[in-house]
Amino acid sequence: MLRYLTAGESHGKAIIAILEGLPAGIKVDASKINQELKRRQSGFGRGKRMAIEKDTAVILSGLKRQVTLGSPITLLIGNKDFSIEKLPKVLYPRPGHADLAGLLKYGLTDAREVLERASARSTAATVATGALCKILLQQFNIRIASRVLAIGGEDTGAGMMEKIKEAMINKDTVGGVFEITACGVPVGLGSYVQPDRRLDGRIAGEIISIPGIKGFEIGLGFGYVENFGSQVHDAIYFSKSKGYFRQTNNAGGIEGGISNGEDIIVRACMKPISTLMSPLDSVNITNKKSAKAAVERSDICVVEAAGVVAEAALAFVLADAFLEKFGSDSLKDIKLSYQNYLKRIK
Ligand code: EPS
Repeated sequence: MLRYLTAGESHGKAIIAILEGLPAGIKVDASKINQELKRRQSGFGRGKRMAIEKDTAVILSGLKRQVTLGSPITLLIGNKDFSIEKLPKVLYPRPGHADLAGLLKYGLTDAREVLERASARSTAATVATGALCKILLQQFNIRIASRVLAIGGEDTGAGMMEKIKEAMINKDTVGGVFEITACGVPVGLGSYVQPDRRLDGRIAGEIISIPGIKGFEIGLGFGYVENFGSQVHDAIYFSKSKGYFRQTNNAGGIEGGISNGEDIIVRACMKPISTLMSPLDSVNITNKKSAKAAVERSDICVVEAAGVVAEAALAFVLADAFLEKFGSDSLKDIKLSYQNYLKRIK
């Protein structure tokens, strides 16, 4: 139903996204997109690039008088730091980054040509398209939020700040865990009929594709294995006012690859950023001699920003699954179809 492509290098002219499949008739408040872009740029531990850029999206197509036409929406986020032609070569690949694997794969001789596109700067495009998906979902009272659960193993606010400061002092980086929740999701998004239609698989695929994400779980996740089945499955109840309901949500809102009407709760972990100011061992790709890895301007901790990107990823999957279930051309038709469905399952 919904698909998107992004383009752009970290220090190229701009980052671009094209989102296709959003229905006609949605009023788009561009300030909402820019608010999300600003959230992505924030958080303690962000690097100097964030002081340069003030990410804002210019909408180039798909809207007339701020209302969607059903045609592809093109978003452009200009880079203030447009310096790709002037930047020095990177000859010492950074462990953890795409540098070495990318060089070998594409037959390049300068890791700069890899890192410009592999950079997490492309997530600005993900967030801008996610903001459009959120605007659609809000029409149906579906809301998505994220929060940081831990940084470097610390789970209190003060502990997390200390970890980031410690990394900063030691010229190091630090990762962490974040959680994303979607409230108001109706029962019935996704399906068990084919593996590629399962909602959990689709969410996992989008979130694990965010640069730096190394782990993912839904609901109780890895916690399931510490308990017996009788302790973890969410018993089913019914009341006239609520309809079917649960008293627990260990499933994280998904059973059999389908949303079950409870909040969708997913967690992911982000590894520490790969660019280290005190670099690890690497190899000079020209003469193959041992050397320290390249040092680039970078961030110390971006777990909070990764949560914002993951919100966008979740918004994209839910919007896609929603349009698949309720129609995809006109917002009016989708609203009618949704109301009919709610009546039927009551
Ligand atoms: C990023 C922009 C980048 C990095 C970061 C994410 O800007 P620059 O490379 O000019 O400092 O701050 O990307 C990485 C750390 C990475 O490893 O790719 C952004 O806009 O989010």
